[in-house]
Amino acid sequence: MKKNEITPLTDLADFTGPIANIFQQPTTAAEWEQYVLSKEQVNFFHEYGYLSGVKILTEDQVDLLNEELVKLQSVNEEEKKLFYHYESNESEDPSKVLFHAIGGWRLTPGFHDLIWSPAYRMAAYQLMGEPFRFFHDQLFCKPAKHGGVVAWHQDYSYWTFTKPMQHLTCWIGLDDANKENGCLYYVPGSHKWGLLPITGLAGDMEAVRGVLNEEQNAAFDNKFANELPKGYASFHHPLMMHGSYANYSERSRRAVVLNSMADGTLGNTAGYERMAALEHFPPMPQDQVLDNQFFPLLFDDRASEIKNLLGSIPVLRNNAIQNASE
Ligand SMILES: O=C(O)CCC(=O)C(=O)O
Ligand SMILES: [Fe+2]
Repeated sequence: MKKNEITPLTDLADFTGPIANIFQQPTTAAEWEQYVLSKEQVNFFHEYGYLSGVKILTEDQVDLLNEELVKLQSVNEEEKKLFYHYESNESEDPSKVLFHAIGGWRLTPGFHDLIWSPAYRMAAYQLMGEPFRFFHDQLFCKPAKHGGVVAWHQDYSYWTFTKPMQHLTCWIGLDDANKENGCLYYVPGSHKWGLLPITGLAGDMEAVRGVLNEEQNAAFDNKFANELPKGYASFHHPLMMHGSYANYSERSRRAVVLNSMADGTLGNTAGYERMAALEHFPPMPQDQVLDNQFFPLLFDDRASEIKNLLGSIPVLRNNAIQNASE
């Protein structure tokens, strides 16, 4: 046995705050101010269900995460056990590849500390309107030339093992993303369609069309190509219809996704139909508040240094996310 195979693994989930100096943390209201979204941005999210073009990472931070990503894509069996989900190739099309993994934050300092990125935390607070916790991260990587699709879907259709719906997704590019290499697409306003059934994530791009009415299907004519330089993010509502096409280009299209939920979100696993998919997730017992080390509190609006600032910045009203369809 090689030496590194017997070294006990460190589970970075044991650290409920940043462990390296990768993301400088603001200590005053003035330092937080640079990350505040405008009223127009917050209103745009409320109306259309997404907000694009928020800078989260510097070039150096992107490079660091991409170095760590190489390691995460070649983990040994022991390391793999820390992931909640790990598919080197989740694509249902044998001619394509889609790397999809959940839980990378437990393995490397960059992905661990990313969840405390102040730009992420401030924007997410404004769009959720209340203190929130980390739910989980995700990696979606499409190699050049034969990168697979992520079929049209709503995130909350996969998350009904938690309740109520008070979640938020942040998609962060680790490569420049455009139509050629399989950028994400949104259907603006689709967050008002209500919850739809699961129709598959990595097979038929258009499978969801079969459960939509005529008007909803027509809305795809206005789909928005979420082209972004690396290091930039888009946020989307848990009922937002989104997906991404294949990558036939000469460049990879890698991304890390942060999923958060309002503080107080409960487990809802009793009777959940897809329990096998949760085998490696932290336990989420029915009606129990998800507040342990696996769900760290990322933003507390009672923190003294920002309390005053928070009274003067645009924030979506509590429950705006739940009530978008009303
Ligand atoms: O990266 C992709 O293509 C899919 C991302 C996604 O489904 C998400 O951010 O929720
Ligand atoms: Fe998604």
